[in-house]
Amino acid sequence: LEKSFCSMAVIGAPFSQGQKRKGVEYGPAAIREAGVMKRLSNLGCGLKDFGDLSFTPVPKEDLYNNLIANRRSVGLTNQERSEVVSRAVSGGYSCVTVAGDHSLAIGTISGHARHCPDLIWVNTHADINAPLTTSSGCLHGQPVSFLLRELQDKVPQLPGFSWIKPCISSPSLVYIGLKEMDPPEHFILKNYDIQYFSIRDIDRLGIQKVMEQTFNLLIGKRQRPSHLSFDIDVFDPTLAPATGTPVVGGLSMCITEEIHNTELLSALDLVEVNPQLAASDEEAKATAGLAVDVIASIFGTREGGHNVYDQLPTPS
Ligand code: 6HN
Repeated sequence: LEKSFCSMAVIGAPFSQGQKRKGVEYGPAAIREAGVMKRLSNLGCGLKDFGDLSFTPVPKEDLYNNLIANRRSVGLTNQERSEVVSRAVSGGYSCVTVAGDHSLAIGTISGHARHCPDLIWVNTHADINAPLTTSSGCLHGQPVSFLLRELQDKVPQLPGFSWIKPCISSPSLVYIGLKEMDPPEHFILKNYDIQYFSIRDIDRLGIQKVMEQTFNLLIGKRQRPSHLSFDIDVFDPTLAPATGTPVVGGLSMCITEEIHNTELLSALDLVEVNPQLAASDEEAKATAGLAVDVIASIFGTREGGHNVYDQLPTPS
């Protein structure tokens, strides 16, 4: 067994209030149905299933700035799930959170934070709008803004968010796969020296070069854990149609092997699988199946798991 991945915790986070489309709360169930536990156990890892977390309901909330909905609910949910992730990582587990919308990354990254991870954000979107720059009002487009230390003088205190301690600095953050940025997000990435590779950069340079540069930037000579926040919409919508904000163009699966090879990943979020947005059952299953492929090949390899096969049968 490879030491770093041999104990894994799986946490389901069927949460959808960071955005407006119904159905993303069924993402964890779809990923479970597509066989995530079996695929992980085939890798030979010890597995602990934390089940699907339930959420403390927050009574009807008013809008912040006439725009942002569910802030107490998103804040409280993330606080609760940060505790679970923190417990899992402290217990020596590599932690996989299947969600749910991407606002959940506030909690998973905060929970992982005491281990000082680097953050790799693989996504179509930068999700770094601040509450004062968002035009959609959706908190799943904003999680990174609450976590990035350098941005805190631009982020107002929202009810339900006071527990958050910004824990990522811009040199510890790399984006991979961006296809679409809002103008304020582009401003933030440029002005705060945040490294990113768009889909176009990946097409031009190749994923191997991009990952080499990513790990040179992040790791250099340091060996410290990384947190991967992976939105299924980074794939082309022909491969992952069941998601809320699809954009044409897509990443290759090779990224998972490059990340696997570093052996530094200690937590992964897999988010934004929305089975209800599929045009058919096949589309829903294909998207959930791809999510399982991503998870399994990040912690294993596409060529096979960690179980050693060392003898071929001989015909008698
Ligand atoms: N996601 N930039 C847009 C927004 O609403 O702020 C889109 C965000 C999409 C977020 O898919 O997790």
